[in-house]
Amino acid sequence: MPSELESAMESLIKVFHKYASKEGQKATLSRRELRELMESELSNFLMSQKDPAAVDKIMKDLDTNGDGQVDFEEFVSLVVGLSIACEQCYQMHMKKMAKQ
Ligand SMILES: [Ca+2]
Repeated sequence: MPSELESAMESLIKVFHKYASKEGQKATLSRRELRELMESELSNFLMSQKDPAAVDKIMKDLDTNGDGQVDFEEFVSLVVGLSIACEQCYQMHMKKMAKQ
């Protein structure tokens, strides 16, 4: 039985490949695949994705090697960035709860 963290890592890999394999190169996300992934899998965390320019901006930020595709390593940096932001919210929430 995989642990909670191991399951989370497996989910990351599965979600990435579910979208990456849709079209073109099978092991990287195109702009359209990235948009689909963000809309379906990150809709609660990325409210601003209704702005079509937001996907372009995120794509540009993620595509560190500049090949117009987001590979797994580049994708993970998005997840890490979002996780850090969420963890800060979580800490603030816990502090608020402690005061009550
Ligand atoms: Ca890339």
